[in-house]
Amino acid sequence: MSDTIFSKIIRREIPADIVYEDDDVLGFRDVNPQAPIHVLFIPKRPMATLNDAEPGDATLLGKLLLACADYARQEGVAEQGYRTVINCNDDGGQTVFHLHVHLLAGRRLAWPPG
Ligand code: D5M
Repeated sequence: MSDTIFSKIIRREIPADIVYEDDDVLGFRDVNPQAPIHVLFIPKRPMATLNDAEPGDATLLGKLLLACADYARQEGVAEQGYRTVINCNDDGGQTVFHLHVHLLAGRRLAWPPG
């Protein structure tokens, strides 16, 4: 896949407000937050969309979600609630083609999303 702005964040070539990191996952604040807490969790090994995930990526995908839950607990919003979102391709509203999970919290979120 082609390089994206998120690969540049992983390589520390552009700044980001990084709030979570382990060997496989990076979490940083969304530059255009849609909620008081809006963090993006990305695999360090890039894949463009969820469509590119294979059975061998199951552990990595699980790590992304566990990182969201851990961070929500750390921020003290786990009990009140939060939302995780993966946008995929055009109809899903994806704009950066490096798989990412949005963690949104800190306000009452409407459903269904627009
Ligand atoms: O979400 C892509 C998200 O990525 C969108 O909410 C803005 C965010 N974004 C874009 N560039 C940056 C940088 N440089 N830092 C932090 N956040 C960024 P999507 O699901 O693809 O629509």
